Amino acid sequence: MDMIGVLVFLFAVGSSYAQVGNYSHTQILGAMNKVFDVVDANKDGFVQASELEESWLHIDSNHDDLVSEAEYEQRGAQHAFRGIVFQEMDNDGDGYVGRSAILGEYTIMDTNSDNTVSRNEFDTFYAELIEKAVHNYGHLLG
Ligand SMILES: [Ca+2]
Ligand SMILES: [Ca+2]
Ligand SMILES: [Ca+2]
Repeated sequence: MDMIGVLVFLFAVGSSYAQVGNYSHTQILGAMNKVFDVVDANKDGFVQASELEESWLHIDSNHDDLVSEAEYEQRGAQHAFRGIVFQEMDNDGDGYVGRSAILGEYTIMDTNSDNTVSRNEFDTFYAELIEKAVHNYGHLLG
């Protein structure tokens, strides 16, 4: 990300995500960094669709095309919000997140439709996901 991008991003985060419930912007950024670091396997600063697919295959350790909460807890990025992010992604509350729920997010994350997800696009998406998770399930956090 170039310097202008960083500034624009920090400004956006500063105004929208300064505080979410009892959680600071720093805690949320820390969680996003962990997730991005895991997903961006080739470290080029972008999430390719193939990297999202690889992450999915890694987390779905029994390869049943569903990620259970246990798999997510065990193999997902280890950040403070992961339990409630799982709840947020598990729309129907059956305890599993389907493959399409993750891979379908790629086109949503790619807001400028250039077929790659930049750090900025990823952060916007993930910050919103955490914000929703805290709003809906924050009471489950200790
Ligand atoms: Ca990458
Ligand atoms: Ca599974
Ligand atoms: Ca993009």
